[in-house]
Amino acid sequence: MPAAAAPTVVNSTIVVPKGTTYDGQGKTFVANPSTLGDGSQAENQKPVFRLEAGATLKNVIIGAPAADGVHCYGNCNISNVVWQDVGEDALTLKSSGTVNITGGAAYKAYDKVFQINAAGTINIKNFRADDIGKLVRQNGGTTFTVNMTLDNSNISNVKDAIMRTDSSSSQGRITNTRYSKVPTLFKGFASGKTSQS
Ligand code: DGU
Ligand code: CA
Ligand code: CA
Repeated sequence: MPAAAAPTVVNSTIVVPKGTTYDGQGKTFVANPSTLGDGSQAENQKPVFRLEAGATLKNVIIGAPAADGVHCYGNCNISNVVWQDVGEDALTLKSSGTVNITGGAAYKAYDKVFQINAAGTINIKNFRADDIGKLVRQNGGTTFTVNMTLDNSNISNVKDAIMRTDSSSSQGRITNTRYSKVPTLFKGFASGKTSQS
């Protein structure tokens, strides 16, 4: 068996321009801790990838340290991206849009995996997550509307909840998903705003 390729050390955030696709071809990327961040719970770390509106990131493995993961400015597509050891968080929606996450996985998130800091939609399907605090968290105290969906996934060893919001207008929907050691599916949603089947 050939030796695994050494990870690519990212010294400054890789920008994926508007409407384009970055295909990592299965390579592993790690943050330079002194320029992007050490992947601890300290805020204000930089992302490994920054996706501009309409960009796609695919076939990427993010190793440790993962700093602040991936930032999406508007719509973005994330396909077959694996976070081996989530940093401060795995992905953040920074400005309004729809995030589609298909395939891939996230492991070892001390707190949050997907952080939603702007109104929009996050659709997660065919995903695996293990050993996490929360899968999706709308930024604490915000009242904009976020629609969250999770389909055909496998989620295990969750400390808090799969989806959490403080907004009475946000919605969560979980379908066809297996869980193990998940204390709560939804936290903070208004009544009638969640469904599970
Ligand atoms: O309100 O915005 O944790 O994007 C406080 C801050 C904080 C964010 C968030 C993030 O919630 O920094 O990682
Ligand atoms: Ca944070
Ligand atoms: Ca963050």
